[in-house]
Amino acid sequence: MSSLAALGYGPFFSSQLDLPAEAGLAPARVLVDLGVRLLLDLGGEERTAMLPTSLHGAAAVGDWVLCERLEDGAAVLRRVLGRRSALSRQAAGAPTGEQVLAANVDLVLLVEPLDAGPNLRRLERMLAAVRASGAAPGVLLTKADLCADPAAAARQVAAVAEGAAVLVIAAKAGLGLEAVHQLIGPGTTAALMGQSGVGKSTLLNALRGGESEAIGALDGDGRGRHTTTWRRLWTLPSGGLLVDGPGLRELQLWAGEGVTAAFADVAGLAAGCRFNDCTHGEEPGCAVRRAVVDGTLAAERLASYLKLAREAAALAARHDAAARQAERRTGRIMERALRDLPRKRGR
Ligand SMILES: Nc1nc2c(ncn2[C@@H]2O[C@H](COP(=O)(O)OP(=O)(O)OP(=O)(O)O)[C@@H](O)[C@H]2O)c(=O)[nH]1
Ligand SMILES: [Mg+2]
Ligand SMILES: [Zn+2]
Repeated sequence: MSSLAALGYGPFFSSQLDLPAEAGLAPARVLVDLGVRLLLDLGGEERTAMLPTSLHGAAAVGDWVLCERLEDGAAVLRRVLGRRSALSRQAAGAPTGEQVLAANVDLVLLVEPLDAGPNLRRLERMLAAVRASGAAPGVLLTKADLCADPAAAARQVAAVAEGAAVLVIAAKAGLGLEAVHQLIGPGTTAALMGQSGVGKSTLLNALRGGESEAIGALDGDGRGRHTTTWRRLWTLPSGGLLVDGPGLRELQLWAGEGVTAAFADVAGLAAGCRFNDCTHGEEPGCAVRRAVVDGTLAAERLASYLKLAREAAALAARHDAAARQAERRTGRIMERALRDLPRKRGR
């Protein structure tokens, strides 16, 4: 495998090059986004690259970019190539701002610790966000050494994570690592996502066989202290690529389509509702509520679905409002330009 292919480069990206104009530019993958600079891997060679102001904020960890190599050895970013997938969340403070956490990720590994028992509602929310990203989901249940019955926990999780691989790990003791290597595979990009203190960096270090990242201490209440500060793409000895970063307090949904995909069981039941726009609230002939009464669908899972579906709808409405406002603004500029036109011509 070429050194670029080992980083995940392939026809999807190389076909985007505008040849011959861009033939002299070097493809590179973003390892770390340092704001005004990027740490890049140009295929076995790490280098920091400067960002022209027009490209500030344009690239995220995992992006494929084209850069120009200057004679003094420096690199300058020229273009960010189109993404195959992006894991995004709502930027804090901005109601409709998208923040890309990682780009071109094949597999998002949701990390949930077993010391306090898996939080199924939190997982459902994260799974919906992953489904919207274009990446496949997986669940890593960490700190299995602190759990009396990890197999039972894994079964509970598998029931809400249909179609996702669920692995049990005790990284400190080195248990379950081989399955993670196999799940990621050579040339595949995976990203660890989970709250602070769940053991993401401990797992990364165990997979890499060293002390790549600092490991945090836990607060008295068992919560993490945000030990990892920069999100970074790492290579694994097995040939996989893995993103580790600061813990996420919560993954706010960015795109709503993920909710239906993450709740295929609810969507399947809804096909049997009397009204095809049934909200599974007070309507007669609701097959979803009937399933809760029958015991085939957990009441907590329906509550979780309804909450996320409402959130996704509110977000979609905000996006629409922002789009309409932008349209009105363009309309006003056009109107003004048209009004000014005859006057200018008359002069
Ligand atoms: N018992 C046990 N403890 C673990 C295991 N994995 C991690 N820990 C402990 O959990 C704490 C937090 O681990 P980190 O790996 O720093 O957690 P993190 O998810 O990277 O946290 P942030 O970087 O803050 O997002 C440390 O005290 C680890 O020693 C495990 O498999 N078993
Ligand atoms: Mg960490
Ligand atoms: Zn219904």
